[in-house]
Amino acid sequence: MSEPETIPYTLPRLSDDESVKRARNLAERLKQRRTCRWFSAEPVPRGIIEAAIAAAGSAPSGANHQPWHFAVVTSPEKKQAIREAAEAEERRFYGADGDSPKASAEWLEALADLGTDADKPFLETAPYLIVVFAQRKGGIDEDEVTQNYYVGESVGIACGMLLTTLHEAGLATLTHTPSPMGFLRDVCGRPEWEKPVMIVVAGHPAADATVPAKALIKKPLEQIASWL
Ligand code: IYR
Repeated sequence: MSEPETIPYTLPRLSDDESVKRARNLAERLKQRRTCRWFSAEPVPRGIIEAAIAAAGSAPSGANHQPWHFAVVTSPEKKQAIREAAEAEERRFYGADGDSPKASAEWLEALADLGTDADKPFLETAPYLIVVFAQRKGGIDEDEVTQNYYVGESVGIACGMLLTTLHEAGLATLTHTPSPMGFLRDVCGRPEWEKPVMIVVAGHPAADATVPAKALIKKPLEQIASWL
């Protein structure tokens, strides 16, 4: 096999102090991010969404196959269709349709402090629903059909970078995962080899938006990290 072509790689070299300061600053800003369930209908510049998707699209991925697609939904009709299908699934999940809930008692108990229920008005109120799809196959070129690798990991990292950029731009976000969510493939006109992963809801928070106090409690560094 011939040697792959390479190009030089450098980064601007920061002083150690500057480096630590920047890391702490970003950590502080990211700690302000909350999962918001109450959105304003106020429009948001499309440029933010484009930049956030470009950031997500720069994520590392298995074999650099970039196994993701971001379907940006703004049409009121499509948003309504997504809300209706998602709420139908959520009613089954929470048992709000009179049948016994699909969710276990333990799961419902775990969600109690978050105050979630089957109503998902944000799916129609928020200006943008970014539906994230994972591509089980497909290479860099659009018509290429190849095996993809570490798809879940790659798409998860891309979603993190999407959320980070939207937050940095001052938008509220929500990761929403109705289950099952195959209907998103139909609404967004995506092929059967793509798997919907989550809806990233983005917009400004409603003027009276609140977040559950419990969600502010984060595990301390000593608990989430070990130094060996
Ligand atoms: N999809 C449901 C339930 C739900 C599940 C988990 I895990 C959450 O962290 C939050 C909600 C809903 O959106 O209500």
